[in-house]
Amino acid sequence: MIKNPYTVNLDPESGKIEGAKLTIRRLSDMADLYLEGKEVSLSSGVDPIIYEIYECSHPSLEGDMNFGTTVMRPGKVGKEFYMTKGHFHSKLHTGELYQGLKGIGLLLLQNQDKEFKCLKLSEGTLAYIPPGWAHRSVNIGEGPFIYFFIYPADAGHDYESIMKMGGFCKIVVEDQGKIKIQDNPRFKA
Ligand code: S6P
Ligand code: ZN
Repeated sequence: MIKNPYTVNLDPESGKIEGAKLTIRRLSDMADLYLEGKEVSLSSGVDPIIYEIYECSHPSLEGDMNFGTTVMRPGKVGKEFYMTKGHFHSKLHTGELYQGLKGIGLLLLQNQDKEFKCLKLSEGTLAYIPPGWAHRSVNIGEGPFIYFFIYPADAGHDYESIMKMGGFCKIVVEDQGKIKIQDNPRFKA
């Protein structure tokens, strides 16, 4: 397919991209990933939006790129800060680039050898995610955390491996008013 170059407008305040496909992820889409996800979701009777993804996607062809923004709401499920589902790319040899646009967040990274890294993102930070590293974002601020992403269009998303492992090896919680990165008790090494 022949495609033409184009521009789109990104509003850095709201993170919205004109004409982009919007995906909304609520607690019910990922309750299993939080330690207290099921209890909180059942007892509160509400199903909050955790984050929204505005994506300009293209055919999954080698050489093409997808890009967009993720707009994370502030909040916690139990003690855990709002986070994304997290994924490996199905084509493991594909990387990704994030740029912080607003707010403050942590990028959790883990590879197949279970090595773990945590990077802090705020406005203007660029984070390079090398091939082979699963990635999950966490909003540790009091307002929205917004970032831009760009990755190969044929990368694909493997959420299954993260679910099977019980998430990442670390979780990000608030403990006595402090942000702490702790071992995830549900992680299956
Ligand atoms: C895609 C890229 C982001 C995430 C988004 C939400 O490769 O990493 O667009 O999709 O930040 O995360 P998740 O884990 O729900 O796809
Ligand atoms: Zn990705």
